[in-house]
Amino acid sequence: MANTDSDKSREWAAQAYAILKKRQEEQKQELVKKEEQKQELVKKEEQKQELVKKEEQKQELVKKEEQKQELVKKEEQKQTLEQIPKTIPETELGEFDDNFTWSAMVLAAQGKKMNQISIDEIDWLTKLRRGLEETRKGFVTELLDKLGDDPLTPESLDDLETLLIRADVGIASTDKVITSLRRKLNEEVVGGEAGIKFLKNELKLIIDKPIKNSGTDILIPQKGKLNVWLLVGVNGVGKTTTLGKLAYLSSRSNYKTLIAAADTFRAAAVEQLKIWGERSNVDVISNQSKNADPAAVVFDAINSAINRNIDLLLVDTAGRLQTKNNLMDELAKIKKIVDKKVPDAIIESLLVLDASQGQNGLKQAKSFAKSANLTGAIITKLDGSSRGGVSLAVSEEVDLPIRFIGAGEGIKDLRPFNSYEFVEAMLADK
Ligand SMILES: Nc1nc2c(ncn2[C@@H]2O[C@H](COP(=O)(O)OP(=O)(O)O)[C@@H](O)[C@H]2O)c(=O)[nH]1
Ligand SMILES: [Mg+2]
Repeated sequence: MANTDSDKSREWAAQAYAILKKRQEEQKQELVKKEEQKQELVKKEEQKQELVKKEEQKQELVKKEEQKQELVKKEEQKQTLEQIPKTIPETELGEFDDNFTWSAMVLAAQGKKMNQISIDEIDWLTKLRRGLEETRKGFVTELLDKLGDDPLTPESLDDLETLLIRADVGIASTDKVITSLRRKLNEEVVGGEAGIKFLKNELKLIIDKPIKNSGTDILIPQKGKLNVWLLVGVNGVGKTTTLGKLAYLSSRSNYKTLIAAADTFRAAAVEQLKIWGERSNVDVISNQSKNADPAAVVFDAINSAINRNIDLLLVDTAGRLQTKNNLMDELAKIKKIVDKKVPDAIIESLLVLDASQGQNGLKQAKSFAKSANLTGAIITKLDGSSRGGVSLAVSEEVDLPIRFIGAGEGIKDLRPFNSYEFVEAMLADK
């Protein structure tokens, strides 16, 4: 019995041992498995870190590439800036040709004496007439050739109407002048030349109206006061270029002139201005730190202007139509500074418009005029635009006096606006 009992307990023990052994084996395997899993995790973590590192290296490369491109861009900017010649060449007298004759006649018609005419004036008128070639498209010549000695007909009025609309003169002004001409035609026989003359006069009346209303025929700085002219408008219309040309005109006319580089948005704008300033011997007040407050630049400039007894302070601003409120706030801030420091300063807010933008420019003018307290407009890029007529739309529909017009990228390619010369150039024969 005892034997059997001990056999049984041995067997029991063996079974228990086997169970324990198995359990231990299982536990060991479990541990091995866990260890393996752990190592797997470690490996994955390492791989992940490797990836992060690679990503970082990639970003580093991208950054370096960006820095390189930034350098290339700066070099390009430098090169374009260097292209603005530092000295101003004398204008050369061109050929005695059709352009000269036309320009001289336009000057004579305004009462200029022969010995009062300058090469610069002839050169400017020639540029203006050439610039508006695209706008008039040889229309007047064609019309007069077609008519010969015959009087104007209702059909030729329709053609005239189409020409004016295409030139972006705008519906309102076109209607006005064509209706007047139609009325005249109903009353009397009107020859081609006389019809064109009448039309030119009607167009001139439209442009002259806001100028007459302003009480100032030609905008010039008032002596004995600080005049502050703010140039506003969307990007690329030619504010900075126009300001450079204005600085030249002003200093050449012996006004003590100063420039405030308040377009702190574009770093290159300051450099661009400095070159323009150098060429006409006009100092530029700027603040080179990134995102400087434009109002702070104006503040500094006003102080300098007071100390130096400046006649005209020209202020370049950043063009941002998208954030119009910012721009308006900025302008208000600038005006407040001027009012506070120099209460009797004369502030002009001049909207710069690119003629080649046609009706789009007109829209800009309307939207700016609502909120920016504009006092005048400057039309640029009349050279090679087919939409020079937008000047009329600005006068009629936005009621702004046009103060200057630009027709080229050179320093002399800006002149005080003269409605007679403009309309003559826009509807020139040939
Ligand atoms: N053809 C032509 N180009 C002009 C005239 N005025 C400005 N520009 C050009 O228009 C571009 C933008 O001018 P910019 O003064 O920098 O414009 P901003 O952004 O309003 O300051 C430049 O390439 C100028 O040279 C102009 O009367 N005629
Ligand atoms: Mg600019």
